[in-house]
Amino acid sequence: MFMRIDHIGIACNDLEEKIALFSELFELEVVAREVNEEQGVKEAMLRIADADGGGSYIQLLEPLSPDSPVGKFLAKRGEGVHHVAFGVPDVAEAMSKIGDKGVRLLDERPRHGSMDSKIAFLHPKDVGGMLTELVQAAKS
Ligand code: MC0
Repeated sequence: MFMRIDHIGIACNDLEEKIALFSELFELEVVAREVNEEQGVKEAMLRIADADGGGSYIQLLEPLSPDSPVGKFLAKRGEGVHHVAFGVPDVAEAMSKIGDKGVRLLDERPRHGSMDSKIAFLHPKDVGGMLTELVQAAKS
């Protein structure tokens, strides 16, 4: 069902500082930036690769407030990998298939994600401790 890894989301305290770090270390380019109020984040996408079904990225996430998902994560665990996002052709179909397997969906319907994608999250406790995001890229 999964086509690819769409992105790895990394929680950080200072977005600009981590953009500078990742750009410098890995020579990655920032291809999108957004404030996503619904998710409580300010984020940037750094492109790793392009592919027909959608690219792959490092996503840097700074919380908009301490009580947002990323704010709580930072307080509890500190900076680091926050989630892994799998690219799927149809996010609603993937939600339905995975929900039928007993995995708790954290979203009842697809939500707006980076670069006009449609996204949905799966509970980390049902996926081996990994917060998992399903992403339908805008162009797929
Ligand atoms: C919490 N837990 C995690 C985790 N966050 N485990 C792995 N990775 C994470 N990121 C664990 C906690 O340690 C805890 O385990 C258990 O899950 C429940 O966590 P909690 O602290 O009791 O509950 P909350 O209130 O922090 O909620 C956690 C939950 C929430 C994952 C349900 O953060 C959520 O709904 N996330 C989905 C939305 C999201 O993360 N949005 C930000 C990215 P223990 O063992 O201690 O009980 S938005 C994004 O990425 C968009 C912009 C995009 O891609 O386009």
